[in-house]
Amino acid sequence: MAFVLAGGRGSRLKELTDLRAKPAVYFGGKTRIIDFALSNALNSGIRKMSIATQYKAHSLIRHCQRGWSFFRAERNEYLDILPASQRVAEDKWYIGTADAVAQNIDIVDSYDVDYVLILAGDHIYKMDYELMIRQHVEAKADVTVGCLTVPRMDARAFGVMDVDETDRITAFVEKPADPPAIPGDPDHALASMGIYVFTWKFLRELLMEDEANLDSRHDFGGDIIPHIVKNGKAQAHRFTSSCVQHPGASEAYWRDVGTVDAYWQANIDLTGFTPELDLWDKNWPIWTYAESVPPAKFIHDQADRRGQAVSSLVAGGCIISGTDIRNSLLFTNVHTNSYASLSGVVALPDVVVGRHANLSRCVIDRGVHIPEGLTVGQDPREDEKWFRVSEGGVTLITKAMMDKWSAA
Ligand code: ADQ
Ligand code: ADP
Repeated sequence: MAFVLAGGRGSRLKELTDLRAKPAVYFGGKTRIIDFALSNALNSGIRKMSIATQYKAHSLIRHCQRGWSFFRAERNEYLDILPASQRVAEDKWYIGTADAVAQNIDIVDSYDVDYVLILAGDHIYKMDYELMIRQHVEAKADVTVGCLTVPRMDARAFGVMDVDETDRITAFVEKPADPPAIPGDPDHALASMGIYVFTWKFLRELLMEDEANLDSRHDFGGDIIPHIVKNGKAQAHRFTSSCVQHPGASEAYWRDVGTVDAYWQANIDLTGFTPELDLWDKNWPIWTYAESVPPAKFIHDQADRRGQAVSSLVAGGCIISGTDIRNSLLFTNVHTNSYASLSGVVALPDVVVGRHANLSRCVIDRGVHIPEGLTVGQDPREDEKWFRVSEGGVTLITKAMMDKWSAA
């Protein structure tokens, strides 16, 4: 079974996660971030899944209920949504990631499975988990940790490991300030993807011990994995391009999209000529809930201005009227009006762009109405007065910010 951890806020996404958890954030024109982990599991042949939710879970739960409710108990398939519901004790929410599993031990037991795949619901990648599970079984490991090579200084945000020649993990440090390099490759480190295969009996016992340990933060990366590395058998599973389903990619595509800049970039990358993340691959579809809407429509306005989008992704339900759109990604039901121009814009569902608006390098949250004539992305100092401008110069606009702008 797959146990998907989807309770974290993802606070570096700033106001994008004010009202929804990071796994529920929209990505790629149609899907939400969690759809990638769930689709990978489904495409890998997994038909039993649990999703642990906590922070602002309404949007996430509704999405999963609408889009992922096709599992059938009579075929021994399950999808359980497990909100932190104080099942163990009245004063206990999910403290850490390991605690989110520990509080649901009885539910995992009821699935009667030998192996549990723990996934994070907040990364963008395509991965065949069957290869990792197979490796875990063949190596008779206690845990197998998915990992990839990252630039050494980026590894400060991850769990970092050392491995021997058989890829057995010999050391594991969570978010080190000075990450240890891969021997012979001083510029890179081996980072944990935060995904694990466990033999359930083993994990079950360990979680019970960990729950009783008052010094533990009950976190996989901080407590459980380092403990197994010291006392048991932990193997690394390398996520390489051979595991992914898009031919021609030079390295495995995996993105954390944890910051506004990374989020904007990964979305805009899709508008490129041959994006590294292939969403068109029929062998590895990304499933989602999609509203039933008419096709996107492009119209000449009455002044005969052409509504057009080039090098862009435009989802269903959009109406592009007399607007010039470049290198942008428009989610479902975005309406844009005459004389407006968009470049490098990520517009979430239900955004309306008024006439003469001039927008570049920005992320516009769901349902924002951009007023007539607003210019964004030309003068960061002006933008900063009302909106959030990221380190990389991307402007984030939410409804609350727009309301303040309108009131002023
Ligand atoms: P982090 O990036 O810090 O490190 P973490 O905050 O633990 O990840 O979140 C992991 C997943 O669990 C996310 O999907 C999040 O939504 C979810 N989550 C967080 N707190 C939760 C809670 N209380 N209840 C339920 N779900 C929760 C981890 C590992 C590192 C690894 C990186 C890779 O600890 O070793 O390198 O992931 O991104
Ligand atoms: P969806 O409604 O499709 O799930 P989002 O991912 O944009 O879309 O979710 C926004 C979340 O914020 C939803 O859970 C919604 O109920 C909630 N929400 C919207 N407006 C408010 C508000 N003013 N106060 C509190 N929650 C809100």
